[in-house]
Amino acid sequence: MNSADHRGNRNGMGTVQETSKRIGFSSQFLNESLDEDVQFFLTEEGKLHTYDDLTKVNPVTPSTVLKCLQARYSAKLFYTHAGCTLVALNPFQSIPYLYSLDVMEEYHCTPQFHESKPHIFIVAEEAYRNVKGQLEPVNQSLVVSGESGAGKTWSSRCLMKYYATVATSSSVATSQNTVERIEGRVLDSNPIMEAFGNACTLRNNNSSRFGKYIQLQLDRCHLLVGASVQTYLLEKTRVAFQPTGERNFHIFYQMMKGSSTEQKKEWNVFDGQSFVWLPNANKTLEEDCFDETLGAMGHLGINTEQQRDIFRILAGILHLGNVGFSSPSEDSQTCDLEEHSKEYLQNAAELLGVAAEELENCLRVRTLKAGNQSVLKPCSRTECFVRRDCLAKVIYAEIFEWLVSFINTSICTNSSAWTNFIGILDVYGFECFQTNNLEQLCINYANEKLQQHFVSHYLKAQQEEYVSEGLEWSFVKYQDNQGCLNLIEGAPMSVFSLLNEESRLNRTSDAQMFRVRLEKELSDNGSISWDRFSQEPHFTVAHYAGNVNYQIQGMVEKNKDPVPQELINMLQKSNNNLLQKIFAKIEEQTTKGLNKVTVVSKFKNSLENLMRILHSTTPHYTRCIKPNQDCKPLTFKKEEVIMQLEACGIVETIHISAAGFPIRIPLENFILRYGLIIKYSKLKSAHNCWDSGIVNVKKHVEMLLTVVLEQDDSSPQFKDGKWTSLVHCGMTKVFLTQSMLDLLEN
Ligand code: AOV
Ligand code: MG
Repeated sequence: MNSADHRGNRNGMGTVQETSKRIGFSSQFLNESLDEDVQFFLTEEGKLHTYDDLTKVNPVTPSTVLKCLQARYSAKLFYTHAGCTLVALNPFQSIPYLYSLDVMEEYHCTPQFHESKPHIFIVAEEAYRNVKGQLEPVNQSLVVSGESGAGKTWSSRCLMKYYATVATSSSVATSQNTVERIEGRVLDSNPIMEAFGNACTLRNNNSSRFGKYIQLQLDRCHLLVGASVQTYLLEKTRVAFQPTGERNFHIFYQMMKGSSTEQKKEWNVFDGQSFVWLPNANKTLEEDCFDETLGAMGHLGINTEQQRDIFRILAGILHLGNVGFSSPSEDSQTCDLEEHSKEYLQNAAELLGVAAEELENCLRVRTLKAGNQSVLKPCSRTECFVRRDCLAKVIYAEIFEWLVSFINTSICTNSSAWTNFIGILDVYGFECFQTNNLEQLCINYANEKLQQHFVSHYLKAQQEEYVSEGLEWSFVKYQDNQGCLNLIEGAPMSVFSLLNEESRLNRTSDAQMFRVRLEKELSDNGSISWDRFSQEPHFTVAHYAGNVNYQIQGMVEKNKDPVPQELINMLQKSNNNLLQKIFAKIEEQTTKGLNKVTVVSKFKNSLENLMRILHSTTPHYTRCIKPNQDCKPLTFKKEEVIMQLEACGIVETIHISAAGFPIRIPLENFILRYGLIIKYSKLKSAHNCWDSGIVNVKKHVEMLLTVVLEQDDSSPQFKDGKWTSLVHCGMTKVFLTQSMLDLLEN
């Protein structure tokens, strides 16, 4: 791919006009009517209300919600409830007092923690108390979503720190060491994975280039005893190609900036040397912290020998990036190494532990198998570069995998030692650049899947349940993204199925032909479109968060992701222990034919597994919002915020939450837990009801609620004689508001 034609600096959600068209209001709205409804919620002093829950805003419209968030942002209130979800505005500024141990303690120890100021720790504590389970403990998932740079990774780190702090026992002296070790190790997984899996992009200086779901394992006493991490599709192309203005993975810069003179000598690196695969090295980032990465690696048990192997391999990759090829001369058919490249190739070979001659041959000559015979075929100049890049990518991706599995062995506890888990999901955020390819398609597809989980769990299922349980309910309409998902992954025809079909054909793919095929098969789906006059074959997908143009050139090859066998064979003989060991395993996979799975099929499967886990847990959603595209501290751009709010369906969520009951308890469980309240009630009719036994559970529950609300006659809802806004007894479940649950618990 030519870097000049690659991404430009464009905001992540399409242009204002583009997106506002999609979400159904004119750009005039953005300019003029944002203030229209604001008068409805001014305080007596004429100031804006900074409601801590957007369900209190009245009326709920995009502009009132926006105004409320803006008022809160100005007041440095970065978290706001939106009914069942939490909105987290990125301050782009360190606010240490917000995350101190005291604050954690406060949320953890307050019985009515829901009434405390909105905070990410409320979400954490709620999940934790759910696991402790008043009724039946269930696993929990904390899903953090939002566009690139919105604050997902930051929030996930806060959540992990919270559990590493509160879910520990300080009283059990003997286990103190183990406990401390495990919390520390769980937290240490972060700097390692971020060093190897995050990079500076145009959107975010610390952008996650992989998805992560970490399950914190809790024992019977609800103490953190271990964790396991699942990662999703690392953007490995970045090793060999960095879009203009972006960087390679942090670890390479950390090595260059933080290593000792001896290490540099070992890696054949000297000051002033420039590596092609290390652009923007003069940029200084907080993330360039080699010591922290090394410290974490040490704590997790990656020994110095293994560390040495890893960094030699990475240095080898950097040298490989400086290897270039010239077109074949007339008398030889093979491409020669460019003159300056010879030394780099030597260095790369030495650091990767392979013979220089073999490395050179592997890059320049292809081995074709014809029956039992092998035929050698010189590669074109382009093919040489492709093979070089492929070598770097496969090595890097395998090192990353190795690290993740090492982390897992170090932090995962025996399955008999834990009973429940709290999962934290942090994936790459929605992306839209000038040029987007398979990487962005996968990233945006992952975000569509999460949005669908949210839509189906909150917006659809909750409302359907109200209706089936006999509650009076007027249905709130919402944007369903099923059509877009059908387009990307559906059967029988979808972008993925056609990509796979094309990838299986043993031919060089023609982008223009593939575009025609897509158009022929998919034009019935309203989520795809084309600009037929465009020079570059592409297609446009209308994602829930905006339109994205995907370039077709190179997509099929990326989906096939072929790794020449010669390269694998060479790496299997490496005298770098780690490399040799990692690639020895690849052979087994190849013989089983596993490497034939395409990139999108593998990704789709891993996401489907993730969705199955999410569906089996109680989810908690945090919506991170990026208040401005320039990552400037305390700057709130209305147009940018409103597009993100619209995209994730916040107004609909507020409507449903405001009128709804977030807590549902099966009738029998409800009686089990709260039945005694009737027994000890002063109401005579209640006693009769109790004595008659549970004949009619529903009646029983209704009696119980009457008793409780009678006792709490301060409740304004009760004074009106109406308590249906606090609680509703359905056919099989009791539906409650949080305040009603607190009342019962009291
Ligand atoms: P992301 O995870 O959502 O993007 P991050 O969590 O990396 O975004 O946040 C981007 C940057 O915003 C961080 O590096 C911090 O500088 C800043 N930030 C975020 N949240 C806070 C906070 N609560 N307090 C202070 N600073 C914050 V991506 O991974 O690109 O989708 O793929
Ligand atoms: Mg991130």
